[in-house]
Amino acid sequence: MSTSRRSHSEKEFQRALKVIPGGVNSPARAFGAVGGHPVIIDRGEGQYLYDIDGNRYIDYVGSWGPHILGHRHPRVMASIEEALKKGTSFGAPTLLETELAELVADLVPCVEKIRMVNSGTEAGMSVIRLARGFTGRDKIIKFAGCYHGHVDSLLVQAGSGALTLGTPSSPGIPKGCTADTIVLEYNDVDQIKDTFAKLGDQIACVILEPVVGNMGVVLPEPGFLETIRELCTQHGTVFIMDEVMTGFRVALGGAQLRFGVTPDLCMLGKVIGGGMPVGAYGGKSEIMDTISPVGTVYQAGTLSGNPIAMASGIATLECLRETNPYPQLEAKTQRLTQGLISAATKAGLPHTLAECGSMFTLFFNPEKVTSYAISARNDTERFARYFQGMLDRGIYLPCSQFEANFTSTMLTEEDIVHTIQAAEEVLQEIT
Ligand code: KE4
Repeated sequence: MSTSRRSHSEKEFQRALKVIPGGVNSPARAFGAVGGHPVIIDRGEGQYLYDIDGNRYIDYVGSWGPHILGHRHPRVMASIEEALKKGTSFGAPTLLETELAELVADLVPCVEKIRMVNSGTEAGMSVIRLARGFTGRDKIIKFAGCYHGHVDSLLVQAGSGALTLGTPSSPGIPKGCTADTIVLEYNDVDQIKDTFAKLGDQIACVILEPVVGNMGVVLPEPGFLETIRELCTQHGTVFIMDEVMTGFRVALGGAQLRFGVTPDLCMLGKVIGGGMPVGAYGGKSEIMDTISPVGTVYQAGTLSGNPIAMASGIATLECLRETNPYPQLEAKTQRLTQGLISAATKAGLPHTLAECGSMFTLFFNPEKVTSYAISARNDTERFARYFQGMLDRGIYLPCSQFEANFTSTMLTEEDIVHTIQAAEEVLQEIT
């Protein structure tokens, strides 16, 4: 559809620009890497988004991951409506918080105890402070291209919007905040072994995305996670898996279950809230009991464990546990990705595709993307043309080459056929 079919969005976006920086409440939505203006969404239903011009899109963003069950799942909506009858927030314990915590502890291998917060970023800042407080050490290891939220000490060569914005390390972060942050190359086993050989007993934690979503989807090479697990155990370093994106997505128990490597702590977000604002961090009781009020590492939050958000998360996770949609969802995703690969091959375009469960990225890059250095060579200009062509055909993709696409249980064979046909047309156009 031509941009005139999105004229209402364009007008309303100009209005937003007057009162919101960049017209968005998160730069990842700004279309900065793909040109044009964001589509203003009116509503979501199942696998579809509808914009304020009345256009329908097949949604492969799913609010950047939460909507594995699709928008407005009846069970999730009913649970939210039920909770709303009792009020919205009390700043006091509720049964719903215990129920969600028990559910997560039952599903996620490393979780013995968990603390709810309101975003993945809040989980990231808290889990770093906890690891440093528990070990008494300051140094942390992260990996280039991994994004753990806009945490001062972690916003160094971060992925996601930071990559797209081309400002890997944001202004406004004092040098002291990142002086103890060691940035290594994802999947480089020798480098992490060398780093531990030199600094092992000074390292508070290693934090990573067990399957990266924020440089596009990048899988751990065989042995990478296992090596980090061994080194952390050997040196008394806390192993943290950031499962904000992979949690309840690549398996019901997350990447730690799928790959059989159990961290000491993990971060959770997105699916855990079913679209409502929930972040969390959890793991071994011995470490989690260092957090206030039991221990002395401080962390707090007015709306943490908000009952409406808890109700949404409980319904989402219970539905996933009872229906186990993962095998079928994975098969659907593979049906789609095979179609995209054959479309790109037919068009003679250099490409690779990485997928895990129901998340994937079609890279405009002839190389298999295993690290940030390789992802940085993606043809982002060609991606921008692909994005716009798909948008015009009613396909809503993440607006950056450095993001993951997500499928939902609501996706149909008809949607998949439509998406592949659109890709065949667009990829021919952009050769
Ligand atoms: P939030 O603070 O956005 O809830 O979570 C931060 C975060 C932490 N860890 C991982 C692995 C993440 O993917 C994220 C957030 N992901 C981005 C998109 N890749 C959210 C979109 C946005 O920033 O608007």
